[in-house]
Amino acid sequence: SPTDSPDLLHMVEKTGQLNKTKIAEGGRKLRKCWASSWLVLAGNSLMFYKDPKVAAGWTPASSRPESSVDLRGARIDWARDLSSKRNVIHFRTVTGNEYLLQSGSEAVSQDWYQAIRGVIRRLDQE
Ligand code: I3P
Repeated sequence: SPTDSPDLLHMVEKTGQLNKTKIAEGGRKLRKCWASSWLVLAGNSLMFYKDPKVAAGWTPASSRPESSVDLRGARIDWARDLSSKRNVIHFRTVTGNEYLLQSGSEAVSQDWYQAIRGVIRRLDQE
């Protein structure tokens, strides 16, 4: 878990606010429930927090996320038929958990897409 991993202190790649909904759990479809979430991309993980973590000196080890996903072996693509919203990222973990991430800003969504894809590709090569 993040709190057990001091290495994460030095590995935060990106943070920011996005709209998020989980759409599947272990391959089983879930009802959408869009909500704003604070995302922290660090190490192998994408972590979701209810509130922004912007205090000086904050690190992923400082507080437990609401939820966290392991990006090893994950797949990412643009959600085309999965939402009526714009700029929607879709990703799926190896365990069959699926999420949508969305921003009103195309640039913000693009940056997150590239960042998450970069981590997945790095993990694929390990
Ligand atoms: C859902 C809600 C979601 C919408 C979803 C609806 O209704 O409006 O915002 O997803 O569409 O079912 P409810 O609040 O009653 O659960 P998008 O905004 O991503 O389109 P969907 O069922 O077509 O996925």
